[in-house]
Amino acid sequence: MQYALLGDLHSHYENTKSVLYHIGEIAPNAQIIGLGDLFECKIGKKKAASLTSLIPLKEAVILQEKFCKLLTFPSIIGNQEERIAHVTGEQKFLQYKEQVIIEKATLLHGHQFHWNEKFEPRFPTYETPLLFFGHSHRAAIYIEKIRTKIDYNLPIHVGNGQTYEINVGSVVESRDWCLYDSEQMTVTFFQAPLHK
Ligand SMILES: [Mn+2]
Repeated sequence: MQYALLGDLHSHYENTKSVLYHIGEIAPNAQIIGLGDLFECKIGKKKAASLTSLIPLKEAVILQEKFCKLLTFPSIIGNQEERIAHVTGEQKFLQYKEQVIIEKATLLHGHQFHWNEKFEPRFPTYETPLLFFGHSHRAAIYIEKIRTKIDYNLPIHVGNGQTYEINVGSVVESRDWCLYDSEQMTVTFFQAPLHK
């Protein structure tokens, strides 16, 4: 089965539309799953922590109807959704799961583990050989926890018993997405062209 994984959309309509269009061209039968930070919270971390009353949704989130209509796929929760729920009290932003396990792979948003001062992740151990995540907006693949250069459009074989952590990059900054083929056991990074 094929999975198209995208994360860190941050309410960016044009880029999300472009990535979904590209997925439709490259892997029309893939199951699409979001890796969190679908929405952009306009309230920063510090301000959110010191709030004494709830903020109206309009002031707290970039929320366009045309963007919401693109969100027809399941997603896991990101730090943006958690903060939006915290500052607005809107529980619907907490509807997403913290983690999803698909064939040989765990999916989550990277805010669930520790990041160092260089914004590099320190991975806990997972039960699956593959981990797909977002958060830092930097597409990357780690083989046995060592960061390795990526090439776009070239399938990487991930079925050889090693562990792989895969940062799918971001939609908002670079229209990144990742194709995981669980039969071929390959992962391919893509960058969608802008589709108007
Ligand atoms: Mn994030």
